[in-house]
Amino acid sequence: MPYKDLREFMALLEKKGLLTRVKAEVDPAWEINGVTRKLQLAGGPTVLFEKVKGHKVPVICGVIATPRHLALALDMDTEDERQITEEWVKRIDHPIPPRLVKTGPCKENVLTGDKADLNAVFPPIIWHKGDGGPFIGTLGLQVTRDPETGCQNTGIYRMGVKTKNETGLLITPFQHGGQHVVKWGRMHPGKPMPVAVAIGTEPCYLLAAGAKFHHPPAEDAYVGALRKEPLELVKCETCDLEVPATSEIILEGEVYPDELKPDGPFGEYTGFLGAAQNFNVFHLKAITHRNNHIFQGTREGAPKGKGWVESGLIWIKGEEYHLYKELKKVNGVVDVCIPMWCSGYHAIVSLRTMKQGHPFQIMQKVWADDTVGTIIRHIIVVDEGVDVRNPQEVEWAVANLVQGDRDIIVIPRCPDEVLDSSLPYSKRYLGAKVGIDATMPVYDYHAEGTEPPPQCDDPDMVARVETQWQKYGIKL
Ligand SMILES: Cc1cc2nc3c(=O)[nH]c(=O)nc-3n(C[C@H](O)[C@H](O)[C@H](O)COP(=O)(O)O)c2cc1C
Ligand SMILES: [Mn+2]
Repeated sequence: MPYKDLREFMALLEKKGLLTRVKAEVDPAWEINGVTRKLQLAGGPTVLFEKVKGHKVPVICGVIATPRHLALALDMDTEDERQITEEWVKRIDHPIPPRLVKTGPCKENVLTGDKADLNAVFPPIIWHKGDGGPFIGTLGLQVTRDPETGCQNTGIYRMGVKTKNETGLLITPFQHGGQHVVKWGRMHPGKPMPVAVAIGTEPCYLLAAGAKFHHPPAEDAYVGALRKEPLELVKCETCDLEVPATSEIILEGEVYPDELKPDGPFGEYTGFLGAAQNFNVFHLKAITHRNNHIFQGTREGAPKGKGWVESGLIWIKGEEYHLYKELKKVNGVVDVCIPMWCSGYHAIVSLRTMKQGHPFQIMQKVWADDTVGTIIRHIIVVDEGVDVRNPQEVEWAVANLVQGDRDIIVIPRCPDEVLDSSLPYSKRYLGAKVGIDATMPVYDYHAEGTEPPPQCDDPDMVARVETQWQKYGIKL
């Protein structure tokens, strides 16, 4: 890998003209929100706010702003999303265990007791007007340990700051980290579970934290797979969790499974400003950080248009990689997309249909998946040849091939995630799944003794025009 930590990756982005420094002072109460929102709509670049009003720590946003950034994080030179998906899936077939080292840059400063104060590392950023307060994790990467198997997990669960040493933590049972909380509560009632939070890591760790994997091994070993070299970890000061040695900031703390407090409102990744709901609480015990540490965050929110989709690239594409890997094992599946602008709620699968009912079987496999099956509510299955990454083609298939009474399946009362705005707050966690079979009803045509109408484009004609294109003198 051409970089070993966030700083080296930032230098690489800067060299490629993909990172901008803002030298003017910005107010964390509204200005980081305003500037990152504009960059979100315009599609980049990564931005380093060097001077944040009232604080010494610079803030970096948009490290994974575009597919190009994501490719660079994987040391690839492409913007082709399918190529990135395929490379990811190939690499994670070969996990490489992490290497535990004695110490690392993240231990340059150790703050315990009274000194463990969030104000030391975090400028109080209000990411959206209407948020209930500053949120330190948008990009806090939470490390927990499965109390049954001992395997670590890393996920990204947001943290709203309540006091200098207490934050909320949106860690629900549909995520691995939340499952650890549930197990811990059953195995050690009344006792707190250790949680560590890494902020500002090299980007493969960030991507792995947002993505879905089967465990064991831990995300740590999948980071090794993505980097093709072992990730270096150090032990925490106050617990046995292991965190990336080159992280800018580490927060160490604990969570009581039964302790819930109102958290929010917050401008959710769905694009809606969600009301406060009861979530877990993180109690800070220690902070370690590098010298001249940098704070990393992101402005969540639905990408409108074709702009920045940082949180979508980090976790929605991570869901896609998992689903792609699982579905490619199924006979007939050609391609899979989870569009970044649909909150992870839609999946589109293209299929070479092998039998009657095949599209519905694919849908059931998706919903039965223990990791992505909760968040994906809507599945559209299209024929091979329809580009799942092109919304225009998908919409064409739905418009032309769907009969509402034949091709739509609805399954009520399935596990659903807590930020689903289609449900009022009291009804969340259980929702309906909808499957749309937008493939050509080949078997219905055959049953009446006819063939489905072919598409108008004759492949021979297309190829002939292609080979002699020069002749027409048209510049495209
Ligand atoms: C910026 C950002 C914020 C996120 N916030 C949350 C959150 O608050 N709660 C949550 O359950 N998932 C959140 N996610 C999604 C999870 O991190 C993601 O689904 C990940 O796969 C969870 O890890 P796990 O599969 O190991 O549980 C967020 C992702 C990103 C990129
Ligand atoms: Mn996990």
